[in-house]
Amino acid sequence: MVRMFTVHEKRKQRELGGLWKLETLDDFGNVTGVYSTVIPAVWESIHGLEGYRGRGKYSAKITTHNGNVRLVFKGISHTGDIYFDGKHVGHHYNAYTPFSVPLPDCAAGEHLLEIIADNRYSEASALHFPNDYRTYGGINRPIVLEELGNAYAEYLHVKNTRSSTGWDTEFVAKIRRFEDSGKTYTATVELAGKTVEFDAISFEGDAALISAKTTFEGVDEWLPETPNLYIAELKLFEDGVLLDDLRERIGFRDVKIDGEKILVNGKRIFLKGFNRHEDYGSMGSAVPENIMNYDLDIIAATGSNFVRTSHYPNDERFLDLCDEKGFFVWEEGHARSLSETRMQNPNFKKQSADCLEEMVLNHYNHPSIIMWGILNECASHTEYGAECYKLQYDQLRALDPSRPLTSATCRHFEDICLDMPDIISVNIYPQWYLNDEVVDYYQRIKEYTDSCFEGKKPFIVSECGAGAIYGYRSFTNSKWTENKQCEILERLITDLGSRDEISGIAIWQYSDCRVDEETFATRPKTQNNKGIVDLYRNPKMSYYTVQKCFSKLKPYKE
Ligand code: ADA
Repeated sequence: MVRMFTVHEKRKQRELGGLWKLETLDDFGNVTGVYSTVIPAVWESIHGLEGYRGRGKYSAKITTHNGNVRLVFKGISHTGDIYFDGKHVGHHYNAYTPFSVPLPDCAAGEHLLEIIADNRYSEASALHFPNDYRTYGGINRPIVLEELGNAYAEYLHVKNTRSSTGWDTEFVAKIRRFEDSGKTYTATVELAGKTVEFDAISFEGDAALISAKTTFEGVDEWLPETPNLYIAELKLFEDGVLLDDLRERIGFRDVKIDGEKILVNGKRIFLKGFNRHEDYGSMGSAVPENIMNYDLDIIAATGSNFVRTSHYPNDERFLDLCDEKGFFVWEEGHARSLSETRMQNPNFKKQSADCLEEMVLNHYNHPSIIMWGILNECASHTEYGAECYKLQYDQLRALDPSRPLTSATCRHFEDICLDMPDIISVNIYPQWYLNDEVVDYYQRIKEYTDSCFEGKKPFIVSECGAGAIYGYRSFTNSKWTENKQCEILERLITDLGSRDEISGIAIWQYSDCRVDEETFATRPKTQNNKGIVDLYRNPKMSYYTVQKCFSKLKPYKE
């Protein structure tokens, strides 16, 4: 399944599955091995390719109707080149954002679809490089084939703002066409029993941006304990006849910042939860749906209400589940620990901007996402770094002024970007990397961050934690034991959770994840072992500790 609800009733679409041929390629394009695989699946889950880094060519025969087609790729890791009947039709960089390839005027019948995925590291890839999580290779998320008429809805964004009587709602949609057919196009949107007409559709080139506004009263709001969802359904008409549709699932909720408070629907929230990587056992980043659901059930059972998608945009199905099950989400652009030198990579700005745009355009409607994050632990302490931070904040504010922005910093006493975000977020590891007492260290950081801007801003501890090897317990209570991890987590949650001025704590991390050997050879088992469950979701003792500590913390503050 591609989403957790039906996105089109009119538009004909199907997910591409079945068995595909995969050929591994050397740097000159010679075939070095032949495999068969289902999709989505990373090639590390194919026997013989468990540690493969390189290029792979996927091929399959697909059938289309006679007319316009669009292929939607939810994720190719990390670079994808698409060939249709031998012709190069698309290129995309970044494993964690979707893209589409229009194929006008296809002949009815069978066609050859080939996808070359590449997960090699080089200067061409500014965001994927050897890191403290693994960049897997291949088709890591679903592929959808759509059969289209001359025009279709590319996106529909719904923004809800609370008013004194109910909700002010704004709809913005983008319509695309294949050719100037001389026909007239109109669109409506249906939501909560109302049908609203969009402005007239006037194309500039092949695209038209349209909008509409209305108000709602008596609708049920979205909050984690009452995650009420509605379908907003756009209908596109050609000369008065229904041509295309797009259904989006939305919630009535807004997010406001008031001094140090984060208000959702006017309530001051307290976030307690986890950082989570998309990584599961031998499946890597192609996490199966039932595991996404399982993860959220485990996270909920610890008393959490919050997930940070460290450090990249997540699979839409996971976000759908967060909407439905009632979690707050911090969704993050793709970046982890880029030094200034890495930020000076000639591809960095463009690849980052593409990633942020694809994240916001595709994930705009998720009520669970209450903030966007950028540039985890990057060079926020240098002039050039600050220029990059500003670019990204400006871009996000233009794309979506409705959500607050943040960035997790580790430049604790030298960050020069803290006047830019709406929410201050710090990653801290007292008792693990540092011997400092939790409260002492926190207070010193808070004093520094407060001195970096006028007035008050909400403050989140976006990472804190300790490592433990699953099953390793010892009377010595030494590092890497499960008992030591429990001791540190209990201290962190208790000391930080009791402070009224803190708006959230996210444990690093939910589950252990694989890391790249190239730079993190010092990590036992080549994993980041700070999970409260292991890579296969077996609970460490800390699962119970976090459950005990989180259950004492209320999800709302006065
Ligand atoms: C950082 C980083 C994480 C992870 C963590 C750790 O804060 O943001 O991705 O690497 O440290 O485990 O050290």
